[in-house]
Amino acid sequence: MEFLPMRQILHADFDAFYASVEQREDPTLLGKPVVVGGRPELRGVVASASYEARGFGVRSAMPMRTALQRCPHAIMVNADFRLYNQVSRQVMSIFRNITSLVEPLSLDEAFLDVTDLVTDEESATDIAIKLKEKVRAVLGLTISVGVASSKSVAKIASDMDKPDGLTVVACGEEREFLAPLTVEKLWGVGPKTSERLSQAGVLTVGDLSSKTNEWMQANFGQVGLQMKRLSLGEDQSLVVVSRERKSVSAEMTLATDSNDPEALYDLVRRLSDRVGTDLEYRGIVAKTVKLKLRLADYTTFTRQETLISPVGSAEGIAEAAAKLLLPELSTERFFRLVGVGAGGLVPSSQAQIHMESMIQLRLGGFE
Ligand code: TTP
Ligand code: CA
Repeated sequence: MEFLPMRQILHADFDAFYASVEQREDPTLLGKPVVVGGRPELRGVVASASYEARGFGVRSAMPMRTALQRCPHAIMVNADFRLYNQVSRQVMSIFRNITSLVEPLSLDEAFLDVTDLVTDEESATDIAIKLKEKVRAVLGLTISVGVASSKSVAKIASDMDKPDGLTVVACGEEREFLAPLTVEKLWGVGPKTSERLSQAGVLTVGDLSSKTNEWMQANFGQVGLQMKRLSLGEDQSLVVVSRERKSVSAEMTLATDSNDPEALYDLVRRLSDRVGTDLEYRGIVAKTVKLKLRLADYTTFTRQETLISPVGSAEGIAEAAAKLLLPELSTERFFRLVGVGAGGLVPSSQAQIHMESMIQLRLGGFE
């Protein structure tokens, strides 16, 4: 097997995400048991519980009714997904200011590969401390961070010392770190697998790591071999930057069909603003800019330009889109809808200069 050079991975995760955001929004909730979730009379469950509420045995996914039995003075708050989404985008943008190698796992957690940032003066731990401080200063929220040589160990580490934790697993100490933990801590080991393992006397990750490959394969197949590797702290999976959308676009139908260049340029600018802001949030740049146009008779077509150098800002997108619009304008042509899109997305740091520029006319589909 080929081995990658030693890597330095951070796993960052908000503490009591929804509940902490609510405490930040309403400081009278600070220091109090807060539960975010559905109403008990509607069979609601707890989505997130503040650490004060956890002191009373309240947990995520618990029926709200049970939570209120355990902690009758808990303060119940309805979820505000728009707000959590916004905070999520903000934290991902803080992460991406540190490195473009960010893999979000959910709204409130991400892996960062900081291997290339580590120097003699600044260790991965220093970077993790800086990250925690930045999140606290900018967002007024705490994250817990795990630092390790692989994703799976970093993820387990971030959970060890919550809230506001920082757990560093030095290279070479992965096995010792994992050994005393229960098998459910390993990625992919759910209640069913852990039950089967415990019947065979395997309770801890250490127990698992001492089983032979043959035994693991005979009892759990390929997954068994993977579990064994993880139990030894062996995980070469890469931080995957963007498994998200391949393009970003925004479009709008005009209130009335228009041939007015000013109104059309204005719309292109507003749409470019939305697309550009999205790119900036995500720390990516676009190699192509597309303009989608629909005429009054519903004929729809797109123009696209592959740029000499990729753009990542609203202005850059608008400039390219406006250039595409110019040759389409005529007094006889009334437009019904305009769309602006960005494709060929790459992380800002990996942007390559393209030596050719081309304009293509494509009929139909718009990503
Ligand atoms: P988690 O990271 O699992 O939980 P948490 O951030 O509330 O607490 P901590 O990490 O400190 O243990 O999930 C992140 C958010 O996802 C959580 O705030 C609410 C939401 N969520 C649900 O809506 N339902 C659930 O069952 C879980 C587990 C989380
Ligand atoms: Ca969390």
